[in-house]
Amino acid sequence: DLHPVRRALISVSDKTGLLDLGHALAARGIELLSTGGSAATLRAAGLEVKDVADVTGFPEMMDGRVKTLHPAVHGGLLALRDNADHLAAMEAHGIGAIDLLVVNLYPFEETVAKGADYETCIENIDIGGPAMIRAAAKNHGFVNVVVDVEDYAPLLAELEAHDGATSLTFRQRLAQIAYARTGAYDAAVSTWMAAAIGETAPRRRVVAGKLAQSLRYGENPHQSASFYLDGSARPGVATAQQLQGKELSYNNINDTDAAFELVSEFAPSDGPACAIIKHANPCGVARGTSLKDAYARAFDCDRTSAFGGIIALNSTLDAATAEEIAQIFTEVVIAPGADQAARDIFAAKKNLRLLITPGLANPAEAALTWRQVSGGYLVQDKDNGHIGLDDLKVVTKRAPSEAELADLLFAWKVAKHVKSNAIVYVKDGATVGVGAGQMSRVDSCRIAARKAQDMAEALGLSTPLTQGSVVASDAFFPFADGLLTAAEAGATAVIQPGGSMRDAEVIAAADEAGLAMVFTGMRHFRH
Ligand code: 93A
Repeated sequence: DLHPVRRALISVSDKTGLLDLGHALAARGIELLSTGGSAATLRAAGLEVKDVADVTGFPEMMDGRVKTLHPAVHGGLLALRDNADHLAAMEAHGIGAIDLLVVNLYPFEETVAKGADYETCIENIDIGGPAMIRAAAKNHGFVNVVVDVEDYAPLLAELEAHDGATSLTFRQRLAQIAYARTGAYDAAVSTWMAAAIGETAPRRRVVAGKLAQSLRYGENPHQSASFYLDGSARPGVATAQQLQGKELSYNNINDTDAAFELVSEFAPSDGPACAIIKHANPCGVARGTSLKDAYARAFDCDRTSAFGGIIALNSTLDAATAEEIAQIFTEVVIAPGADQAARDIFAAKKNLRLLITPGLANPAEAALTWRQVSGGYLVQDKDNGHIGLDDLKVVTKRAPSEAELADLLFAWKVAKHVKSNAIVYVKDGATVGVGAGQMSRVDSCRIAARKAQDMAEALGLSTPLTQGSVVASDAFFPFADGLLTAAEAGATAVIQPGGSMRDAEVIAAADEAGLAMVFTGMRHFRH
């Protein structure tokens, strides 16, 4: 099943590596056909190239919309080389076989990412490219199709290994990648179009991805797993640069994402902030007078859980903070920068993974989230909801003090990133108790308070850190019991969405306990 490559058609928008490829193919005696811009580039480098227009007998026309859409091209790609009828048709119509297709498509995704207008996006939908790619991929019994610049080197290695031919398995692998590319391309067009025409529930949707990493295993060692990029340039774990440490695992990636999304809620202009994550839930989040202080305060929320955690920082990692972090075992640190002294300190910690992002994520950005269920997907807008001071409605006799208000908003931001039922106690810009993922809200209130009590004992404090704290609840209190648990733990103010049938009862209980309470009118379930 080795098949020699004698004739190649090259049509690429991204000219990266084009000349090296052209030279290498020409050196093998492979005849080159090419479209306008690609041909000009190859020719300028002294390569002999035949214009596709000469092969089709038609000029490229309609602003390039029609250049390769012709039987002389598609017949050359699709003809079965071992079929007498196909060979006769080629002969009768003067069609030459094409054994290698190198195409990369009009940069539709990049054009959308740049925020181009509707017409420009439409003009960047490639038609002839995908048509050729799909044809060549179908005929992989004989034809090679390369759609990624990163496959140029493997192609040349394959040709070298087989004296100018390629194997069927090689061509099959290329074909599989080719169909993923055309699929992803049309997925990008369709996704863009849904947004462009304001269609929130299009009748059909597609997802696409590009392999970033084959993972050693999934959530558990008996599960295989891989990590795919969706093509967006969003700062985060997918686009971060890993400076050191072992490969990220499935759970690392999931937790690092949770950590970074959370810390990105805190603008660096409001001061340094740190989030420590375990099992996708925060076990400590804090602002500080310095980054080191923010880390130390986050750590003090739950020192036990922080061990082996994932740390996200909202500003450049400095030496003092790195030194502090290096005191215990941490899986991953992600930050929008790390200065040289900090990098030097971490360099001694071989297992610690350090990820650097090009800035913070934008928590207000519109995006979609996907969740797989058996037989389908749930698609929704990303929770980019934001609450400001003006959105709060004071519902108790006592209004929160200014200090309480600042902590309430802080607690609310954290609660958004805690699995429901979420309860977050905060004091002076640091979490002091987090209750996550319980099936009843009152249990989350109790667990968070008990953890704070445990920490107080560990730190040798006479009163638990929840004393004089504020508390956030990601959804309304259905009964007064959770709120009363928080009051017992020493909370003085409450933030919650409101909207329960028993709001009046809950407000009365808050007044009775001397609590100040505000309603947000917005819920932050996270499951
Ligand atoms: O406008 S098209 O959809 N019509 C075509 O017939 C066609 N054939 C190739 N775009 C077409 N292409 C694309 O042109 C290729 O996919 C490639 O991205 C680009 C290369 O053009 P040039 O060689 O002129 O730079």
